[in-house]
Amino acid sequence: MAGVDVKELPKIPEEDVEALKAAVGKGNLAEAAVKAKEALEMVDKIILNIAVTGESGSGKSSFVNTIRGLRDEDAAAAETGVNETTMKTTAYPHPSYPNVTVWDLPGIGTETFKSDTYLKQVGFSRYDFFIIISCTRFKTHDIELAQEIQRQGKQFYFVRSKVDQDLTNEKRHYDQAGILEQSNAPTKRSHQYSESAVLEAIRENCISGLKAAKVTSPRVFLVSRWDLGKYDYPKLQEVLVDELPGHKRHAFLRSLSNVSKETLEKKKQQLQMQIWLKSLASCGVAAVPLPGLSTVCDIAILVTSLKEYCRDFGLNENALATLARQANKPIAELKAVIKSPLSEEITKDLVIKLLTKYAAGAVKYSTYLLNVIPAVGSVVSAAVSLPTTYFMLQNFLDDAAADAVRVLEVAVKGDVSNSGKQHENTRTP
Ligand SMILES: Nc1nc2c(ncn2[C@@H]2O[C@H](COP(=O)(O)OP(=O)(O)O)[C@@H](O)[C@H]2O)c(=O)[nH]1
Ligand SMILES: [Mg+2]
Repeated sequence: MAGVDVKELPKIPEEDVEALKAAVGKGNLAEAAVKAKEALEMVDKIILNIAVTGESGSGKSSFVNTIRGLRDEDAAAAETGVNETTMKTTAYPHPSYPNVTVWDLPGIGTETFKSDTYLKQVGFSRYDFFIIISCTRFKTHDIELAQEIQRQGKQFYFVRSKVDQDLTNEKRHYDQAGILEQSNAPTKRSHQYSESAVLEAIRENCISGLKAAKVTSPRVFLVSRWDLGKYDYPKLQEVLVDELPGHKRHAFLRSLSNVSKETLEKKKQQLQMQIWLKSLASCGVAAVPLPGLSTVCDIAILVTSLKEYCRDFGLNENALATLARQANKPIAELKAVIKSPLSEEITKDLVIKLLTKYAAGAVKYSTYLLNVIPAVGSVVSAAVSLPTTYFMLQNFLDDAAADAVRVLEVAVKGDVSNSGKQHENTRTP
């Protein structure tokens, strides 16, 4: 390895070296850079359509808004409310990821409901998967619809909404200490209030209804629009990501709300896999030498990449303001734990500063890289530029992901079972 002891250098994961080798192959670097850029742009072109359906009043439009990170009051939000009935299929693109669209479908459940006709009317073929929402047990038409979706070869997920209301209602039978109020009437309620027992009972009730209607291995996700980080919403996100075909997974994952550490970790892993592609793309035709550095790169690609990391991890003013509102905490409290720059602070100058920081370390890799991937040598400067950009992106990604975890921790701190009254307070009057 021409005098370089790779063990002494900061580690580049084996998979990443393999990914770079695969990207460059035996071809030349300029070609590989073009391919890398195309591969990255492909991700933004992947279209995902999510259908949200269920009875009127079940919480469809609210769910459409929440998964797009919007409040009902926001201009781009779907209309919600007890008297609001959607009669037509409406597309709601995700505000930050316009390739992901959530569709608010007309309410189902009229006397004359026919699942196959309904699916035709709402444009069945468009959707990648269906969310069927109910705020009670699932009814016959929900189940018929699910069976028709399955018959036509697509996935559906049952979501049981408004569980916060169920918990609040149940709690009314207990005193401050969570002890069942004295009553002479016979009751099945346990002596001590238990949130998990109430949730389990709701789940069981839904599942037994679905089983009775011959739905095989039914899964039901319990959610509250007022607290996506609680109950089954994080699990739902995970399952949706896992069950999507590979090429759609990344596009969808990026659009997900950062409600759990698992989601953040998944996002980080996905982005990690693209770092070489981004480094390679930045060595393409638009690459220019940076004064004072032996690095040649396309700064614009790097600026975009860092901004994308910030967007994916919610590290921009807008996302933080939304989170602060949802968590009922001052935005300054969230910002206090952020160590890396926010999206708004990312400029060409900042990127050059960061590259300078990693350039010296990266030089050590050049000989190593030339040996492992000879094609890199076809553009001599790339042997230094690639590891420089790689380490810069890598470190920024690590920092941004760590910031996002800390922000999430602050947002949920003190949020012990705030499923009841506190939600009414966080809601806008
Ligand atoms: N407490 C609570 N209320 C909800 C939840 N989801 C929806 N709602 C309320 O239920 C009402 C009907 O919701 P909407 O989304 O308009 O239902 P749609 O007719 O199915 O689109 C609205 O007042 C919502 O705020 C939830 O998870 N918890
Ligand atoms: Mg609606």
